[in-house]
Amino acid sequence: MKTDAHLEYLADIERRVLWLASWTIHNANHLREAGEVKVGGHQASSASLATIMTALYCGVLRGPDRVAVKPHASPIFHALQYLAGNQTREKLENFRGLGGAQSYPSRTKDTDDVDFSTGSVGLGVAQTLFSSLVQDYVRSRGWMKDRHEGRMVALIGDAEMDEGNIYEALIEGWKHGLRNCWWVVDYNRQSLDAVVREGLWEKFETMFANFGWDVAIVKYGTLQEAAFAEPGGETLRAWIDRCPNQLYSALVFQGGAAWRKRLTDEIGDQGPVSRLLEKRSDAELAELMGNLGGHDLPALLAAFEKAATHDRPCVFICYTIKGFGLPLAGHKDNHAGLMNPAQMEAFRQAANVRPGHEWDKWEGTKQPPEKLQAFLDGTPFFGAHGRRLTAPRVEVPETLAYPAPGAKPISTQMGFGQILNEIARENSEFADRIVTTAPDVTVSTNLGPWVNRRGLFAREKMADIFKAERIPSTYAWSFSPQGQHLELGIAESNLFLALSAFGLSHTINGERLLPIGTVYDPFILRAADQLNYACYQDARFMLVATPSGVTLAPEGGAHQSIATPLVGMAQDGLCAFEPAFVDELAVAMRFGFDYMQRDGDKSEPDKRTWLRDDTGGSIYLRLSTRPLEQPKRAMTPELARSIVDGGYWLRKPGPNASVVVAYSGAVAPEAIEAVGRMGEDRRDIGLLAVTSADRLHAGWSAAQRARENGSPHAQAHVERLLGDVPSGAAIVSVVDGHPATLAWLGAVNGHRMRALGVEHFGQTGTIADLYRHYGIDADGILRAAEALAPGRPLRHRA
Ligand SMILES: Cc1ncc(C[n+]2csc(CCOP(=O)(O)OP(=O)(O)O)c2C)c(N)n1
Ligand SMILES: [Mg+2]
Repeated sequence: MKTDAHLEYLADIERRVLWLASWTIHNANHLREAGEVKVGGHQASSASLATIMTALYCGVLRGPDRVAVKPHASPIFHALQYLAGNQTREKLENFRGLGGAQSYPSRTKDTDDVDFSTGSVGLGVAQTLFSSLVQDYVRSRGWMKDRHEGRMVALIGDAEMDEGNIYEALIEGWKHGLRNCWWVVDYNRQSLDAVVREGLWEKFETMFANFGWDVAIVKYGTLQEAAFAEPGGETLRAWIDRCPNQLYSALVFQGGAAWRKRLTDEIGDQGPVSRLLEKRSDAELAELMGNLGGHDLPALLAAFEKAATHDRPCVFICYTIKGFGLPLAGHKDNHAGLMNPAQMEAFRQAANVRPGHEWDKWEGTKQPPEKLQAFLDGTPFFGAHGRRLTAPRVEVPETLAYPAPGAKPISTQMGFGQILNEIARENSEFADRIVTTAPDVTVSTNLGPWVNRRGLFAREKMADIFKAERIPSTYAWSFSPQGQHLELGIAESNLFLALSAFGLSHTINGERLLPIGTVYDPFILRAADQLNYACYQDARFMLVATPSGVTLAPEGGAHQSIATPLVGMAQDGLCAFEPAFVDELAVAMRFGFDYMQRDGDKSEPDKRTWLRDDTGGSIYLRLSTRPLEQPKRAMTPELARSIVDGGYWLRKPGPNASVVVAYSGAVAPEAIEAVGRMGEDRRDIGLLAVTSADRLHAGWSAAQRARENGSPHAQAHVERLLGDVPSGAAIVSVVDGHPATLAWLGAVNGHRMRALGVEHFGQTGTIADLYRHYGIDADGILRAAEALAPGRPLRHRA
């Protein structure tokens, strides 16, 4: 239990934090005045959490704990960090401006020790759950050494709890025996638009209890508890419990006189209840009714301290009032509300802040500033320095072994399984640091051989019953704390959040993991926001997606991904490859394992490719289940480099070329066949293998930018490649995905261009049927070539 002095310090900090957060937003009005943005939204939403965050950060959290802060509480977070000396006044003054503190806490853009980015509601919440599972994974391997376990904490808006991804994660957490996770719900019963449904807390309570969580309901504050103990107090409590959310909010907004009238009308009894009310002035009555648990330091501290005695997951439902402590409190329209200058002035006076001293850290506090600073600096959380950890790079082998091309064609997906299988046989740190995960598609994405060797992860050993019963099965399915595969349920959202958590292990646990997630390519879109979120946090992982395009042809349109090549190009932080052959895949994977660990200076692009490769990022491999005959060739360093850079000439065009064909991925045989057939009538036709449209395009943009900015000789890889194409020639591109993926190639050097690809939902059929149907077969390529480059008619058309 905290001492009274302790509470006094916390109360001062809470008041300062509320003031500083409100002042920060008020100041950010320069943006609004410039007609730029709606700056509201934060004031009321932040105030809601001021007490909770003060109690947590200054009274409960310890250094290893990690927190995802509700997006709109960002000003409170920045204010706390400002008081602790980790945030500058300059950045607060420039809140929401270029280079200023971010509107939503950002791991990558803010400088004040943000653990998890938030913004897209729901995602930060689930991230904490997976982060805790990852901590258990690291711990099971004995890698925690002498470091203490952290608790993963999410501060959540009650409307945020509508996000389905939270419940998908809840199920997964239960399956894996989640520990050390706290979710603190700011139960202000308001969303952006309105007041939330009655009785939601009961639903939360039963749901969380069902999944093995402790549920703490922090409903009443100390003043209320004391009043309930007075004669008539139980009647008041019963009234509070009955009062609809809308009405409670409205009365909070209206204040003491309105409370008195309503309470007198409804429960006034000329006896003890009336005395209880009459004993209090209007202001005192308003204070009493506003004293919900979420605004009461002792009530919050008691709830947190109780939960801190064990490691079970706990959800706290903290009753609050949106905008508490501000004149906006309780009004249903307050989400975008902003205090006007007169209100701000009144608030300044009430907060004891002298004009011109608004930014003084301890202005107007009851306790002496030095003591407050010493107290804050000495809290376990703010006293812990170097919370953001690092981990050394894991050595990646120079080359990854891949199956030699044999008589039987194989797909990139099969190749992926075999490459991983080879890694699994090694006894190396590299192999030990890989962790794989898949949403119920482990076997069907070819992770089976890896899992056979490396096992599934669980905190407790679980034998494969089929194996124990000696029933023949291709796959061993044994769980142990040493397993290196986290099997997830079918929800793709969890895959990406798990990758996000695994991919931050080096900074959160100080232990580097090399996470690989497999998924069906079309279902990337199911969790595209989670993917974006993981990249935004700068998590590092390898995403391996099959089947792609129409290659799962007989399964129909539902499983055919058209847009994913464009996702691969457009997603910041994600470097995408679509190799056609297994030797290319081995090169791309080798590069990927290295790239995932890079952490260089963001400013200097590579002078050969103009890519920002030094910074590293995550990797997306768009693979196929279509078996292809493999080229028999030596992997020279030059070829490997071109594969990484994004493309190479499978057949270089000659000076008389009228057409070149550029392809990416599983349509390689069609492109090769078309070029072969054209070659009988036309000379010098070129064939460009594009292994990464993403990297070719990014390098091209960057080289143009560099030339515009005074480096006239900057040249991108794609510019060098297409420099070999005669200016009169046309380019036909083909991809089993959206044609825009390669359609820009014509713009690089001003060649005529026809981009073939898939634009409409798929039919069922064989691959051959569908490639013909969409015109991405050899005939389709020939037709396009003929139309673009008329000349002698092309023969040998089917
Ligand atoms: C995925 C997503 N959808 C919509 C929004 C826009 N949005 C921001 S806050 C909010 C509602 C906030 O309500 P609540 O979670 O209860 O927080 P409060 O403001 O009441 O504290 C909405 C809809 C968002 N940020 N992310
Ligand atoms: Mg709310």
